Amino acid sequence: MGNWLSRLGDVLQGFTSSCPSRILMLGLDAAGKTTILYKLKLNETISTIPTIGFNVETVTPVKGVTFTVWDVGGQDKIRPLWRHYYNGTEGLIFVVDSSDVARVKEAQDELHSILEYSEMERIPVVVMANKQDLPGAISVSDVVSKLELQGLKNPWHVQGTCATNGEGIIDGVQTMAKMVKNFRKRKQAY
Ligand code: G3D
Ligand code: MG
Repeated sequence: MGNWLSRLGDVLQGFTSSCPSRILMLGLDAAGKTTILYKLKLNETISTIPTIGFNVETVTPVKGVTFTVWDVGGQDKIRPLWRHYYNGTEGLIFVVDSSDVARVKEAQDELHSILEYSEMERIPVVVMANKQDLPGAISVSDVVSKLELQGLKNPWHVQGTCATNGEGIIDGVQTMAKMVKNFRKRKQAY
């Protein structure tokens, strides 16, 4: 546990080299987002802000790094509200339930429609292929093809995870931190 926290602390510091960082974590309901958020919180408590039509959860595990989470899927009426949160985001962690084959197509649709917003252009994407522990979970390479990641303009990476025991989560967040750094460099170059 102590080892986990110190490793996580080090990885999170990687985001804050120059400026505050806002990371969104999205995915269908039951994908495992809240479970992952609890693993990331260090000593923070998670605050839940009930907004019209959707609950937004946030943690700020270290100064300057915020993870913001909500469920996507359905809810067409409230979609325009999400844009407010897209603005200023530096990274997207998209969580998929790898064992829920019936809903992978819905997850794919959601991911692609999120990335169509101009605010999300070029934003690095880490897909957490979660619930790898469950029988019938599709592999990381199947997640790549079923989410049609090869067609994306955004830089992306897929990390296999098991949120309930924490496996893969720090690695996924570490990759995100590296990708955010590259994103900042590229942004300066525009
Ligand atoms: P959400 O916030 O994306 O809606 P949750 O999803 O974090 O609430 O998780 C939904 C359910 O999936 C929870 O079970 C949670 O324990 C379980 N879960 C999350 N990640 C994993 C995982 O990697 N493996 C397994 N086996 N289960 C996982 P409950 O029973 O509380 O609904
Ligand atoms: Mg949740």
